[in-house]
Amino acid sequence: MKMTFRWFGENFDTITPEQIRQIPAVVGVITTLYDTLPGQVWEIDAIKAIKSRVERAGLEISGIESVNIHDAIKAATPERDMYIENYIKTLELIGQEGIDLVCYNFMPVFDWTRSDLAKPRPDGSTVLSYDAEIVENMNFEDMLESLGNKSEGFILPGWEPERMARNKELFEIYKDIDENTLRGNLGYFLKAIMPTCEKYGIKMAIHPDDPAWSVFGLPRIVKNKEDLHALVNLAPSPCNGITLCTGSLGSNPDNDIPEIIRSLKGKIHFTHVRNVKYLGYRKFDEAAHLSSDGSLDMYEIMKALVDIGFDGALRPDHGRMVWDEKSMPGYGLYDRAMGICYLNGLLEAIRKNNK
Ligand SMILES: [Mn+2]
Repeated sequence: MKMTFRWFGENFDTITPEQIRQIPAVVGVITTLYDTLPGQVWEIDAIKAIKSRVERAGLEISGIESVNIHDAIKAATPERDMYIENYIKTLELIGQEGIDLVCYNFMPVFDWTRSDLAKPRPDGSTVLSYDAEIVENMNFEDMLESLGNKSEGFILPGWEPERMARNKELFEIYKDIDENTLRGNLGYFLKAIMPTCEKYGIKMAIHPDDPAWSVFGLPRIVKNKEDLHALVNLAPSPCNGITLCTGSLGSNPDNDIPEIIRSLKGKIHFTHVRNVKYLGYRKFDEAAHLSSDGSLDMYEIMKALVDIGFDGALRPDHGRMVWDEKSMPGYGLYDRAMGICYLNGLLEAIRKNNK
């Protein structure tokens, strides 16, 4: 298991690779070219530049999160084959630079959703939170405005302004797309890219939907154990796998995360670890990584990963905002670093107990 840390790149992140290098056990970053749009072919010079920047700090690029997928592919519009060709070109460039892990998602229109990006907790920290009652009483424009107002000027991953400017048009193209159609479109995409992934040894790791249910009437196909197994079966290849995100899957208390991990041995290419605190039906706050701060049993989650022999990249996921840090919501240095130290402790104890 390889401990990693998400980094958005020099011009977008408040944190430096040198700071990340000092977090115990971290060997690599998970990054992306944050200023490329879905559908755009990446520039080789930009890939080489970010790679050498990370290596200068004594770290590696352990994976890309994300190479975003154009909505034409998700919705199977007439331009989809052109955009799949572009995606393959980007994979080839990444593969030639020796990067072997790509996280992506297949959520229509936008990625993750929250009703609040800075909800105060009793300890004075703030967290991202979700309350279905609030979200269901908002239209999409309200949501966009509310996230924009609370993002402290940072561009939120998955909510890029260029993409959101087209939201009405995007909602329209998904009008007749149900879960089965969307899944079929995902299968078409995966079958098209797998030969390239196999050639370069690139592991594709789909990120679960966040939260793990339909929002604004859009179809969602990566919500639970059944969905994850269906995804794996869409394109049987060692390169087709998942990102096990405990917080996204864990937004639904019906998802038994350790059991899902054990059922997907060999298909988990990447792991995001964080905790959530259930407050009611479809209502949760994000929490510190510590088990007792939230509703997930982090010991059992880490134990399941050790037991199945997970040897891929793992990163802490969203943290609380603490110690007056200003950064992209969920992606401060301090609480994610504390999360890693806690996960390091769990791992050491689990491994010693297993001996
Ligand atoms: Mn995640």
